[in-house]
Amino acid sequence: MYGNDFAATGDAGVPASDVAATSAGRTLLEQVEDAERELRSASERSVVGDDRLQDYFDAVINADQKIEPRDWMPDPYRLGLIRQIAQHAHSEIIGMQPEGNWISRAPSLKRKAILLAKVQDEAGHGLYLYAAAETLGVSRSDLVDQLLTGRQKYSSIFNYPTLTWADVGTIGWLVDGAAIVNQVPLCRCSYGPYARAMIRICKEESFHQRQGFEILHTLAHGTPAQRAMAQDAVNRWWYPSLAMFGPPDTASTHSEQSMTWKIKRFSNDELRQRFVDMCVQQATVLGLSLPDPDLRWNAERDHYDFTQPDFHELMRVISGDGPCNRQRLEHRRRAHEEGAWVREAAAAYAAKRAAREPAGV
Ligand code: FAQ
Repeated sequence: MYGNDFAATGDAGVPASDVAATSAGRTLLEQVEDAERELRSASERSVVGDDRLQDYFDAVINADQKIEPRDWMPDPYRLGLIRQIAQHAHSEIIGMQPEGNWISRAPSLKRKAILLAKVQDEAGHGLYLYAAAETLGVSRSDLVDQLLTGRQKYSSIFNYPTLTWADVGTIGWLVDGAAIVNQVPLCRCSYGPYARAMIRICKEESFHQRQGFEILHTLAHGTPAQRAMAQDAVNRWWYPSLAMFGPPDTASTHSEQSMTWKIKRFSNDELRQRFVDMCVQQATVLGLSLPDPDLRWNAERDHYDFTQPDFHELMRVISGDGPCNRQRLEHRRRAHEEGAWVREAAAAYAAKRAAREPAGV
């Protein structure tokens, strides 16, 4: 899906350079594999650095090597990573709700099984990410508490409702599509545990995007009513998906520092552009249109021109005033309370085992 399903010559007169999911001719999945190779070789090398902690940290970052939990790191680096990884983990967990809403209403047993697997994958992503954040010295229960009390954010996109089955396809195509465009570069993030978690997550997101694309393709080639339902869902999710990449670069508070530390590799606007360029071609294959009358190829820029999302709306949604913010948090709080007995049982079992096993085993 990320370029590898489409000929490099592009479609409908789109130049090869516009197969936007690519960077230097590599598809997104190939970029994940490149990052995985880099990670393995990084673990075999050591950086010759000064003994002084900050100098060593800088040398590791400059050499494109990985900072590991045992390494010294400046506090703002640690706190910035906790902020981003925790928000990412919360997004995966809250992100189960809009699609979970359709598990009992999926149109066939096969669709239900696929959707169940996808939603479970999102839970797994949340868990890898909480585990990565814990390596930075925070506890998972503290992070969960920050989500439930509204002190940490989750992605704006999950505050929009899923009105029809076509929304499930559109979330797969556009939301997972945006997530993966944003996350493939994170496979090369300077913090080892986050980069490693992202490799596996991106491979799984690849399946998610395919299943969404396939649902939409089926609907778009079905009855006129199914086609209209698919188009309506794309119309509603397009701008919120563009907003997922965050505020414009001029208003992004963290980008510059994150890019210096090689946590982020590309700016919000660069990734948003990459996503638009990728989607135009895929929408053509689907036979659906994107709801932007000003979307057109700009040969000078070698990119599509497009209408930006409403960033005031993004800020409103981020600050808690989106269509489903209250419902999403209430649901998560209830699920957390109802799961208390599972946590207690698991803790009691772990304590019992620890008491049985001799120390040091
Ligand atoms: N929603 O200075 P920047 C998924 C906040 S996972 C909410 O540009 P940064 C899988 C930002 O936190 C989707 N808040 O921030 C899935 C900051 O606030 P703070 C999640 C947003 O960190 C698919 C402030 O605005 N992905 O979809 C948003 O440099 C389907 C200023 O912004 C990740 O988390 C937003 N859209 O860049 C699951 C990826 N945008 O913290 C189920 C990792 C910005 O100062 C179904 N994260 N803010 O209070 C990132 O790449 C970055 O954190 C960005 C934001 C790009 C999200």
